[in-house]
Amino acid sequence: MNETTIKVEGMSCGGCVKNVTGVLKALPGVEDVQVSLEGASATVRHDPAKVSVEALRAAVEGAGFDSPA
Ligand code: 9UX
Repeated sequence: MNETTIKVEGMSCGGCVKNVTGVLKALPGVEDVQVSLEGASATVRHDPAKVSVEALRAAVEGAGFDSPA
């Protein structure tokens, strides 16, 4: 299990935090998600064999936010 912090830009309110949390938690291999509005980031505990950091970022982008490397 890996703990990775990725950037999540473009969140404006708690609803955005919930949405980002939901899309990340829906991915197979994701164990826990903590999203920070103030920090514009998400810390994700995940199994790197099942879900890569790139896949985490792609899911955030798919939800309409920016996740630059
Ligand atoms: Mo808040 Mo975020 O009304 O997409 S949910 S700005």
